[in-house]
Amino acid sequence: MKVAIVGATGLVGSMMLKILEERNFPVTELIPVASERSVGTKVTFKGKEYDVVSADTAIDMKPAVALFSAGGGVSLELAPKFAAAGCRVIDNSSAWRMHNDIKLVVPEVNGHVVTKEDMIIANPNCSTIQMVMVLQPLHLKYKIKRVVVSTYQSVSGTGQKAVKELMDERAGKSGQGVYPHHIDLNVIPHIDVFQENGYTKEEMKMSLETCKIMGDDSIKVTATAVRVPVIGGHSESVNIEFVNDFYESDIKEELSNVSGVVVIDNPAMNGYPMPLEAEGKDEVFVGRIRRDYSQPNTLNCWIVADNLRKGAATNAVQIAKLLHNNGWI
Ligand code: 11C
Repeated sequence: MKVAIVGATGLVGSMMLKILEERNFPVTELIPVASERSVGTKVTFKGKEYDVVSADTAIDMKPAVALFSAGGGVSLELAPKFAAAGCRVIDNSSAWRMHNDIKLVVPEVNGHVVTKEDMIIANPNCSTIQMVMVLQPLHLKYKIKRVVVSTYQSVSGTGQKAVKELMDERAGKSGQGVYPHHIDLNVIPHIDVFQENGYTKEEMKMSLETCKIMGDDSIKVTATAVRVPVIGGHSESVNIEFVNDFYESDIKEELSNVSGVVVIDNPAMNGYPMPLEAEGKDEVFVGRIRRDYSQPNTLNCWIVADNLRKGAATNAVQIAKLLHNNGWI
């Protein structure tokens, strides 16, 4: 199968290549695509070098599927062009996520909504993906009323330049101003742009995308998104109020049985999920599972995942696999 990666030289694009390779996705020809300034450079996939090409060249090569991670503007412009050429697009940007006729997919949660007709499929925001992996099985059993989440998001969510910024600051060099404030030895309660309602766009993505993926607009989500000086792995403190009551032990057992979710919850042994351990893994890790003693039917937990993997590239490759398994690509 001919597979295009649009944004192949970025952090998520490189991770997409790695995961296609790790999962032995049936790629017969890789088509790496990047901006004009990267055209002519090379990308290595399964020990073979491929030339980075322009979008127009890629479309002429008729890929069966294109994984996009090149920003919203590029996706808005190029995804319809690839789709018009018969190529399925899996888009990691926020450009198409809330369009009524575009599916927003986490395969374990709502893979069933994808049909043969879907030419553009949206990959959700990283902090949303890891949260819905835990919320959905609990919603099916106990029905969620409201979620209060605070995130602790690593700098790789911003991209390569932010990882460099953190390391430069740590080495005592002045940064390039990727963030409005110093990030090393600091936390910044500001991810993406502020909206009129006082939330940031990242926070509103967590509210809106969660309802769309879980197919239930009655779920209330309020988020505070925070950048922390961690390189890889987003963490989230999540408070979940249910309609129905639960036993903590049942919740732990139920989450242990969810494909793609790993429970690490052993306070006596200092066992809980952390980004240093989640980095490089495809699962979503959950721990600190405990009843909220301050009100009925409410649970606290702590969710961590590698934002470049399950939060982006792994989820996109899983969607491609879903299309392939159905014989649509
Ligand atoms: C961050 N969550 O950590 C963002 C990155 O809408 O796909 C991903 C932004 C998006 O900064």
